[in-house]
Amino acid sequence: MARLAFAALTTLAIVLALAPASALQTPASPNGADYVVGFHHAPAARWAVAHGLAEVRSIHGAVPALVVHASALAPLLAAKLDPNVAFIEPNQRLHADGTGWDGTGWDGTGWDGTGWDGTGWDGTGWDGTGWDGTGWDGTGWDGTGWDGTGWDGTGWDGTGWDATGWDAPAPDPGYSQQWGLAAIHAPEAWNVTHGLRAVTVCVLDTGLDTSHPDLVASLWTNASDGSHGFNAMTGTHNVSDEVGHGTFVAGILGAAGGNAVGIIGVAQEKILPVKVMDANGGTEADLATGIQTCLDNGARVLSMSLHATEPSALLNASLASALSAGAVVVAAAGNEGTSQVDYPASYPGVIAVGAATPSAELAPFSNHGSRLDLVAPGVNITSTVPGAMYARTGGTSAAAPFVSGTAALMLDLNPALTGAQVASILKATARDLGTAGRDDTFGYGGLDTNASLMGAQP
Ligand SMILES: [Ca+2]
Repeated sequence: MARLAFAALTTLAIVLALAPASALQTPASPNGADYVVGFHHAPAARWAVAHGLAEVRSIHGAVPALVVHASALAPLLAAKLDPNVAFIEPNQRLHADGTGWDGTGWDGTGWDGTGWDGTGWDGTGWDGTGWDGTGWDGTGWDGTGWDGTGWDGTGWDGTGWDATGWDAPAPDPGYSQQWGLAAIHAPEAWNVTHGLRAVTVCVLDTGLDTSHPDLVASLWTNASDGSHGFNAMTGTHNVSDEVGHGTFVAGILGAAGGNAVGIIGVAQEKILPVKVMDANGGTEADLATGIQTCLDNGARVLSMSLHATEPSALLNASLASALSAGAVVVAAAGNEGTSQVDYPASYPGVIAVGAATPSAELAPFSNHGSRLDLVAPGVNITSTVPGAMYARTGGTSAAAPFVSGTAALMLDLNPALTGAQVASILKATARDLGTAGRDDTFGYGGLDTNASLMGAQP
């Protein structure tokens, strides 16, 4: 059910660069299909036309590449013989990794952030026995609301915060709905830093509602024109989020805390929304362009709650470029419930995040397996949605931004850390779950934001 809105799309399971010519398939439709052609060096002008192909657009990415439209296979086979061509592959589709994103699965639509009453909990998944079994004893959560006794009473007094909005009698009203923050020990981490809006985190997704009252303070702003993001599909600054998925992911990561509105994000940093999907999904060319755009604008964390159908030469180059630039790259493991982590989460060096329940079990829908790195809260997650609203849903899409936000806090505390060091600390400081040591159900374990921040100290 997770990706119905995105699933009924063409996927051509061939990678021309890897397949022998005899194994090539014909384009899927009589009208042809779009392919990505990657080059060793920038191609000559009108390269596509000269090869009997229609140029759709060039890709601003890690390698010179074009999107071309082929109405027959023969020109592609001929083009492959050009020694400047590095690979030809289908311009495959992207899919978002939330559950319920077909427009019918929202739990709690209509919440405007003022009427939190705690009745939305089901009261069954909250047995308090999970996570580390000690700090997570459930006594602070009585099902009727947050009683405040779980706080340490010192770090939460405004001195570590903005000194105005954070010492209010009650924290942001939606906090009582955010079980995941206590699970990852975010409040303890916030005693050290809640983020100083020093780190740019790129959210590669369906866009973002830039007028959402709980996100406006957290947005990256383009110094040259005041815009707040990029649309990698259209080459514009329009990041309007008709799906809601990107707005939801961004709120988990970085909704404004201490503003007495709605919820609290893991990190108070700068969110750079880069739109790579719309209601019809996106393509690998959009994602490659988006990744490059993140790097061009100084993002140190890239958060991807999405997946492609299969590995891609174009995206491999993009991901390698991001990692070598020192970025922390985080991706959702995927929601097929299989032992195969989706791509690009499965790419080496990318932090693959699965979804856990409040009782620290792997969510049934969460992918897992040998490439899983961490799990984070991914069930009954409350966050922002377009129109100044909030909703609750889940998915590995929801889990990944908990990790992205934690990475941002680590880099805020210690900007000298490399992306690889951040990834290493995140894994080393995770709370072991399941079989002792790393396992294929939980990876290195449950995200522990506080422990990761301790490990990141200069
Ligand atoms: Ca808030």
